[in-house]
Amino acid sequence: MTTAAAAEADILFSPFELGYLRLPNRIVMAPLTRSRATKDTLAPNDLNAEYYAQRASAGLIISEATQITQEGQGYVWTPGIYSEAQVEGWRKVTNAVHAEGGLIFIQLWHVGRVSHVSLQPGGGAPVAPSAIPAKTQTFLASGRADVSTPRALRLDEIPRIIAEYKTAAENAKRAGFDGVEIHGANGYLIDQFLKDGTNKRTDSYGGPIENRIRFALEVTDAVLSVWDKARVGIRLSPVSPANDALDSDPAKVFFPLVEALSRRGLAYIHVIEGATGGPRDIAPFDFVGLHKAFRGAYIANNAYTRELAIETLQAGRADLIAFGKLFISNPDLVERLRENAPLNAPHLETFYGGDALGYTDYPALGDA
Ligand code: 8OZ
Repeated sequence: MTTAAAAEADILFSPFELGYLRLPNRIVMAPLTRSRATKDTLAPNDLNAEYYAQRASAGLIISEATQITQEGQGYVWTPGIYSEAQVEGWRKVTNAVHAEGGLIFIQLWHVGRVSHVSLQPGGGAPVAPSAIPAKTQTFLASGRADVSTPRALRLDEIPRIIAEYKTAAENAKRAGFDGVEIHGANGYLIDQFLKDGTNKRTDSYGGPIENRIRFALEVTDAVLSVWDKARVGIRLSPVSPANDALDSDPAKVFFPLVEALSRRGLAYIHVIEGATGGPRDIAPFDFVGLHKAFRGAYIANNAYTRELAIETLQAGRADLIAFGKLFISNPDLVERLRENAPLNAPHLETFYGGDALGYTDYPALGDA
């Protein structure tokens, strides 16, 4: 690499103050569902701890999406943060990451309607703002399956779910995390409330924008009652069609939401630009404007390459860049980006479920 090319890349490896956490570089490990929790308890285990510790050179790790309750689970073998066994399991993970000098936030998740009766308490229907089935699939022990038709949440159930987010945030603190990311993206429960394709409520949680953003803000306030605002972020996907959650005019929802989050002093917004795992240009949206509307940090995500990451940071369009699939296949992604070294390709067939194969066995530079 020429000296000029190396200097250009320096911005990726410059430290960043996120709240009062000092991130050693601008490279974030995106939350990645891997479906390898211990099967009977849904608690993280030693293999999960090894996987995260291998990736501890990231400026910040966001954990895989972690359900706050059994009702919040939508896929087989994803970890939870509602039992003592799960808190103990996550403590192994946070200890392992901290021992390698890393930082890790937990991503708190409720899938809403993106679930299956076989995963739900008592085999009941998944819950959602409105009883509209999602045209999407989930993974069960038996393989892929269509999601089940949900039932609409009663108004008097919503405080119970908010309280469960608070308990999960408390559990995350006991498990030794450095902070919390609220999963507000990809067509799960919070996103279902935000978007008018999935929220047809006529009460105080549906209809006008201030009603549709209410659930997201109440979840945020519950988490902020447990954690310092400097340690709380949220992930959003304004234009992503993931899991069949669509809005007729996303700017009208996401700008007021982000302004309200900004007033609360949240540490960051983590924005999936475009279709999750797909094209960045699926629909027009002013992501630069969204960044400007927020006082805290902006983490950009979706199909970033080394080149696009450097260009985006240099232009001031983001503070941090989250990489997903490349962190699956490159435990030392930070080192590889620094050296502009070749990257291992990720293998889709081992993304979800299974063991060490395709999980902890991707080689680092210099491995034999
Ligand atoms: C892939 C498979 C299962 C879940 C997301 C939590 O999209 C997920 C997820 C991704 O946010």
